[in-house]
Amino acid sequence: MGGLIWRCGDLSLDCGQRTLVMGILNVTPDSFSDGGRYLDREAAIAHGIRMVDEGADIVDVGGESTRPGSDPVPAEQEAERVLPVIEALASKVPVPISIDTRKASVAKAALAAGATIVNDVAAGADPDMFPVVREAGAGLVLMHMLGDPKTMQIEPRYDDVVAEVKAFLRGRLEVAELAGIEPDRLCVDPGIGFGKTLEHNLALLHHLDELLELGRPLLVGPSRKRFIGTLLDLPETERLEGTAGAVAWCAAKGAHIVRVHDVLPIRRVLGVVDAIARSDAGSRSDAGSGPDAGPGPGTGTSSSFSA
Ligand code: HH2
Repeated sequence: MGGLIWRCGDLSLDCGQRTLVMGILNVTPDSFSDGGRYLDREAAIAHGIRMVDEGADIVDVGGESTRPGSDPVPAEQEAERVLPVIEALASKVPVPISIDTRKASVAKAALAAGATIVNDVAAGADPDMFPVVREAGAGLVLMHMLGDPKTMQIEPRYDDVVAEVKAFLRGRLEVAELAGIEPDRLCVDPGIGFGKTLEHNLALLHHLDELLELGRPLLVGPSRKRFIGTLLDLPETERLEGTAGAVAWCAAKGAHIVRVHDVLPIRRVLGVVDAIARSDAGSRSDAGSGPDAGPGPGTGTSSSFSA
């Protein structure tokens, strides 16, 4: 799993000790599972603080829904939603804040307001995105999406979804590095639900470990998504257990970061999964490895980053 460091501004996130949690803060009226809940500025700030109290290692602030079929939001409106929230959170929480945006202008303003990570679901499609990230020394998430949110779920097709997503991410890593972004500032994400059928999502999750070969921190965002609803025939409001199952799988497969809405229960799930994943199965006579021996290395709420 290990030892990977993800540099984001002046902070270094240690991705090798335990699975990190990116808490979702959607400052939108229309996000698929929590649209409208945190459009109010004070409610958004309070929720961000609550997620950090619950153990979030990163708070991901977004002002544009990218759910299937959604229309883009003008940059000014997106910035207006997220900037005051980022500014307030940056002075109130000790963890890095990421801006979930496809627009370089929004990313630039968010980085100036205190964010240190850009979570770009379009993987740098905006030609100004890589220069903005490089100049700020920010961390960057490169996510795979087939097409754009408006049309991505209309008959997505791949010959080999795992190979194609991996090749795409490798290509974007190369372009980002050519643009001058240091490799240890880059993180990759297969983009669960972004231009993928149920089968595509399941194949990507099943073969998640193949993406570790890219050599960068691996982020996965299964939270409350449609594939869970399809498998369990449940609405967004009842997908916590399904999300927990997906997160447990991702962590066991070596994902470094999971992007979730429900921070507290997912941190509890990961406390157990990480302990099992990191236990030394080879030393079965080890006196301290019994069921009452307490948490293994890195399973507590210890800080995951250093300045
Ligand atoms: N998923 C969503 C948004 N941003 N970013 C990354 N890196 N990975 C993801 O899987 C991902 C993402 C969609 O989820 P959500 O933010 O809850 O919904 P909406 O786009 O409707 O706001």
